Amino acid sequence: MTIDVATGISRILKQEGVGWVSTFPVCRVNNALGREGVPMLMMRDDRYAVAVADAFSRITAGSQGGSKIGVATFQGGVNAAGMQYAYAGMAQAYEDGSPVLCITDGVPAGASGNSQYDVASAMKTVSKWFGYLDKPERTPELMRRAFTMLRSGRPGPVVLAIPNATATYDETADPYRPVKGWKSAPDLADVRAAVDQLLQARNPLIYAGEGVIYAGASLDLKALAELVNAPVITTLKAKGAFPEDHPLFVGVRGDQVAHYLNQSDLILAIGTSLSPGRFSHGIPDPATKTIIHCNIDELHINKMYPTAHAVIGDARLTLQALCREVSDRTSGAGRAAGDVAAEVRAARDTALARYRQVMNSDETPINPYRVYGDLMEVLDLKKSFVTHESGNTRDQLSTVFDTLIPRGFLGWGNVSTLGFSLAAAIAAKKAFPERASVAVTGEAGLGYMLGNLEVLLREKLGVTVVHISNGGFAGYGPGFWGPGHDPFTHRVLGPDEVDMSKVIGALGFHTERVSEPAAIIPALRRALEINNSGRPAYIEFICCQYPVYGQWVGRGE
Ligand SMILES: Cc1ncc(C[n+]2csc(CCOP(=O)(O)OP(=O)(O)O)c2C)c(N)n1
Ligand SMILES: [Mg+2]
Repeated sequence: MTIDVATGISRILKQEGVGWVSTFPVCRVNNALGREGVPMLMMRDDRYAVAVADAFSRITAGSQGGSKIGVATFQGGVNAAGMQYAYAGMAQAYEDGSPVLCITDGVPAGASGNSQYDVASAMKTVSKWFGYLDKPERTPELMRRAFTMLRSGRPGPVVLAIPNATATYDETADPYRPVKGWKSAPDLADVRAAVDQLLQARNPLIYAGEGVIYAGASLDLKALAELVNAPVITTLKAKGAFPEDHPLFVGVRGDQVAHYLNQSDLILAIGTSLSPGRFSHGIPDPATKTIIHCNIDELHINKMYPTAHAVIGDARLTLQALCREVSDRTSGAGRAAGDVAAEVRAARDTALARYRQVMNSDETPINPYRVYGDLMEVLDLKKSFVTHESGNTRDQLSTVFDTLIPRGFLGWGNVSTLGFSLAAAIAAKKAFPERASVAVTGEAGLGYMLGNLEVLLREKLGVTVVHISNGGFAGYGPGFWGPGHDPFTHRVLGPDEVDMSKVIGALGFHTERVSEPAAIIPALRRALEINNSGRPAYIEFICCQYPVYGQWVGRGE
């Protein structure tokens, strides 16, 4: 049967289990999505269209319901206005390694002189793979290739550019079958070498990255940690890969994490690039440590730090192989427990004491940690989703928020593009409608979101936005950038000048403005209750600026 490319793509998306597509108009493939019964979630700008799909891939990764691929469409071709704006979302997806599928109009043959901006070269800098559909018959081939890239190997965004969505081809000539996605298992000799070192180490530390979540390997990580009785830290993006109420969990950042990174003689890194960016640890004194680097491919091996042993393969298969090898060597007994759990507990108690204290603070303006502590009390941490913004909310929440299930919290941002939290909270609501979904933001993140708040009302998405309202960019206070810069890029109109709860209330959100600590819990409860009926909520907590949080270590600053 002869169909057009847009129809072919829509049908293939359905075959691949794509339940909806986020978009900002206009992309010609959209013409067939409605007809073929693939609902569109229209965001209010192209960057958010990408960010919601990106977050959907991240949040469903490795979940019990199965990993899902988020798909976004936006304007491209000769009038690539949408793409130019979507670039910000794509750059972040690429930086963070998120498997999102982006579909856009391609520049038709003969039209490459019509604009300055070069679609193909721009997209290639922010994608794992860029496909250009130069012949309608190639639709199944390119879609097959796209889903192979999205489901296999190191995750990253894939872009398809469609220059002529109304061109036709014979659907029966190359029938489409869904792509499974393939994994690689590690070389057993490498596993043995790693375990040799691991069992000799005095103070091994497991450093888990987001690859563990993509591989759906949280239980395997727990099994290995328990078998070798090693303390565990995770990266920001892997926060929740290991249950944070577990006796072997050290933290994501802070003095206790610094202590373990410093004292370890062996670091077993799994599913992480181990490349210290702005929001991650470096390895202190790397020459004195044995670094075993388990990764899905070679890209990060021997990058920045010398790798003593690499184990290349899928994180889950690698963890399982390590467990089997340790078990065989120790007749199932593993490494002796020693005092590891008690030491971890003591290190956490000491490091977290200062935060636990302010979590109970009655001061006004409210201390932001009091909001986080109360949020943890109100939420069912096994049935909820929380994410942070760029700024102090990231730094503070990643220091103290207890994440009990994978993606109960989404840490994001090797570089952190302000405004992503709203996209993440929307995606979480789409992925797990029965879970509470909360985005915690400052004023800068809120500024990026404002245009997109209408989507939550239109789509009846019961999400709560928690605003730590402190009248400025708390992390950038006077002195932060050095003299001369202050205070011009720090202060904005704050709660004394603007009542954001009225502004957002006028849109139709349930809103509250809270300045008393005792009112935090009741306000959060009301918001979450109202969310259950599909109405979004915005709560403005009048807070102090409190740029205090756990450190990153080993970055040589
Ligand atoms: C797109 C983008 N531009 C610039 C930045 C740099 N940046 C990071 S945090 C921040 C300000 C955060 O202030 P606010 O939202 O008020 O949060 P607070 O730290 O006060 O809680 C800025 C400008 C960024 N992360 N993303
Ligand atoms: Mg602020």
